[in-house]
Amino acid sequence: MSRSAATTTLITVAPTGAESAKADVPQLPTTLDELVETAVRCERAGASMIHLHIRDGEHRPTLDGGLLRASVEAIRGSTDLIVQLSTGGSVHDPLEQRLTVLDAEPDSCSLTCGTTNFGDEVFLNPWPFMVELYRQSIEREVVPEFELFDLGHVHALRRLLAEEGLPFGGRAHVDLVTGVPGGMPGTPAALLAAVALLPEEVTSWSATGIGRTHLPILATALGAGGHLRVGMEDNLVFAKGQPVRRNDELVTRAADIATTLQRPPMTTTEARELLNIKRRNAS
Ligand code: KMH
Ligand code: ZN
Repeated sequence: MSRSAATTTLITVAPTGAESAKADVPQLPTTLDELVETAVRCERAGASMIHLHIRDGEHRPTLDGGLLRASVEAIRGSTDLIVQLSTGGSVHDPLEQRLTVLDAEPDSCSLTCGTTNFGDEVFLNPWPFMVELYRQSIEREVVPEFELFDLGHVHALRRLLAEEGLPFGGRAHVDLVTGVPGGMPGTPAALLAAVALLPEEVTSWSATGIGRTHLPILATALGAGGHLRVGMEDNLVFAKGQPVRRNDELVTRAADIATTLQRPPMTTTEARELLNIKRRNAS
């Protein structure tokens, strides 16, 4: 299957991330109730996928298997969003534990195609880890989203697809993450260079701009036929002097801009078809 021109927009919301502290950002959704409420609001606003990091009782990032499973089930029980679990976790999570995320049976999982400097830290994704995670995602029928933070990651994805074949479901969806200090910059030129180098197996791509790069990247992605990821994982400022109060504000703005550009938000059903997501029953 090849990439066809997008007439609608897949909007992914990344509501929490692993980097911001609840003490600094009290409006960050960190409890299960807050996550479910966020998911419901964001679906209503036009999101069709949620990229999920979870927190423990003290609002610290965790990869606890029971909490992950409970979060997947709760969001599945309240929305039709595609539930994508982060396998990136926080920069402090061990690789072995990051592989256990798939035990929670998400619809999708992130799969970052290389190591990157991440501010003052290192986000580790060695080749053998990528391959192992990819093989497990195929075995468990989970659709990966390839997260590419740098041009080198685009090349690593090419190698992964050439050596290991297509993902479960036969589609290859990418998110180009720009503007991380240490990765490719959040500029139209960098984004378009990465898009130009995507392997032909890639059937759809979205883009993320961290911090103040989120709007130029959003506009560039829409203009170039890409999809969008927004949310408080990536950006905490709605406009100058105006913090983001809720994730759905970002989804609503993205949906409005996409609609103005004649690329209205996809329904969850359309997004499931685009990524060929396996139907799993809500419990
Ligand atoms: N929190 C970052 C270290 C992912 O979710 O897969 C990694 C990250 C990517 O957010
Ligand atoms: Zn993430």
